[in-house]
Amino acid sequence: MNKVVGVLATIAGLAVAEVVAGFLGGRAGPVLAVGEWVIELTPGSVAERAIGVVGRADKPLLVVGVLVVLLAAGAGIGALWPRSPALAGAGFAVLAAVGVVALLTRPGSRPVQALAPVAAGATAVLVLRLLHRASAAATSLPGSAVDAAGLDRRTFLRDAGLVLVGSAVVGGFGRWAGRARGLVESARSGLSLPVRRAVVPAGADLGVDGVAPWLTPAKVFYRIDTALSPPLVEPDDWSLRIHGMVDHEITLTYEELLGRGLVDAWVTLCCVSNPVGGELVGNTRWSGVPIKDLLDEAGVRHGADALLSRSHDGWTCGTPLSVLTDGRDALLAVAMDGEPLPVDHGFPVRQVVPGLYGYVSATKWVVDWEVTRFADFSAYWTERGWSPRGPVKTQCRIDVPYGDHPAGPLTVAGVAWAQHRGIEAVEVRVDEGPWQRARLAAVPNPDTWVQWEWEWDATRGDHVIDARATDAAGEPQTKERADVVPDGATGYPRAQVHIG
Ligand SMILES: Nc1nc2c(c(=O)[nH]1)N[C@H]1C(S)=C(S)[C@@H](COP(=O)(O)O)O[C@H]1N2
Ligand SMILES: [Mo]
Repeated sequence: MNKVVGVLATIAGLAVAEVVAGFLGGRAGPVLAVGEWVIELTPGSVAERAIGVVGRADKPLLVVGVLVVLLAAGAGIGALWPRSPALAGAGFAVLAAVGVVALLTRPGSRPVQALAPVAAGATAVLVLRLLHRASAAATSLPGSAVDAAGLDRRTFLRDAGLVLVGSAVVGGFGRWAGRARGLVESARSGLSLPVRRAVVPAGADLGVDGVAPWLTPAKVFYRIDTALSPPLVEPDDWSLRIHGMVDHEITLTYEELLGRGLVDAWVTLCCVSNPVGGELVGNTRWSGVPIKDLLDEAGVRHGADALLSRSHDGWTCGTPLSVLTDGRDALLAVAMDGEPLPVDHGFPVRQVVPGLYGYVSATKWVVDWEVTRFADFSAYWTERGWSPRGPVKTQCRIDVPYGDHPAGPLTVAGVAWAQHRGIEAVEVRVDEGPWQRARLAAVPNPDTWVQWEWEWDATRGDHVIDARATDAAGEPQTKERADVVPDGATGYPRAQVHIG
């Protein structure tokens, strides 16, 4: 019973936290802040899994985890109350303090946001006291033990019900108040950028059933970042500060950025934590301003070799200046497939650099550029055990076939990528037999992935199919299997099939 009281008090506290955080208009309430703190504190040894954690479906799981831990702590605190109300009060104070620290260590947070966890702690203590007082009053009424217990239960159920309904109303109100995301979404849909929906170049998509479409729709484009809830930045509030080893510091507004003129570029983006055969890779047409133009405007000083970019939520990455200025389509992008960037993909402005993994190049919600030297900083993932440099490794993936198929003609097909070098060939072999050359689709430039297919006359039995890609410099992909840490997985992809 005491534990249930503790859990109810915690729920009431969370509801109040939600409403206060909603009105204060921050990006994340205390629960999300604690979740992001957990991600940040994850040590380098498990950093690889941390990338997975912040991948897709695992994010809600982390939030649920934080909630479960909180409610369990609440139950423990509830059990403490009869022995020592002071200790129980201290318990909620500690939880509130964790929330305060988590919130205030989030980049871009404001001190007032600490009010949310403080109000939550105070509410929890108050509810704990009230529920206990009610049940104590009930049990001290005159009458038989059975009556007292009955009344006790009734009073308690009533009070508990009130707390739950009250929490739901207050929490719902908080959600309504926290409509910052809605505001940003409407600013996004109100934009009319000079961009058009992309048209897939002729011959780029082979249309093989089961192969990833050449143009990845924004809705299914993989998402990787350390933000539990995406930074909410309206174009009118956005600016980029360019500073460090430059001749002139520049601060650029969204309007001014658009004024530079947009170019379009097909670029395949992939994640360093994509395992062989994995799906953390996508291809689209980006629209933006060449990064080189802005660096030239600022005037890069002699001796600088890196661009340290920082997002609105404090994530950082270091990109070689040589790659940003060699003429490739390295963009400060504002649109993806002819639409303003989705909030999850970096709205209003992000970077895209052909040939580099996202963790060293593709800063979303970018707001700050420091021109500097690799020797003088270490960026977010570098601090967690990943390589400071992240050129994309030549890779391919077998999308079909897997599983059971009848004997006879069978299409083996997939995608291959070696951004900015380009793909020269893809070969396939069955049961480690001779390599056979696959047919490649046409692509507009060396920065995108390439679809490939090979017709196999499948014979009965269990088979393994391997594939390997060769880049346009004639360099085949590495055969040796390597894990994703520290600079990307290697090895041939393999498909297993049963024919018969
Ligand atoms: N602000 C910010 N930008 C970021 C990241 C991040 O955690 N925060 N992750 C990077 C990584 S590891 C990758 S692979 C790409 C993924 O971009 P996408 O989510 O649009 O596919 O974003 C990069 N940009
Ligand atoms: Mo990544």
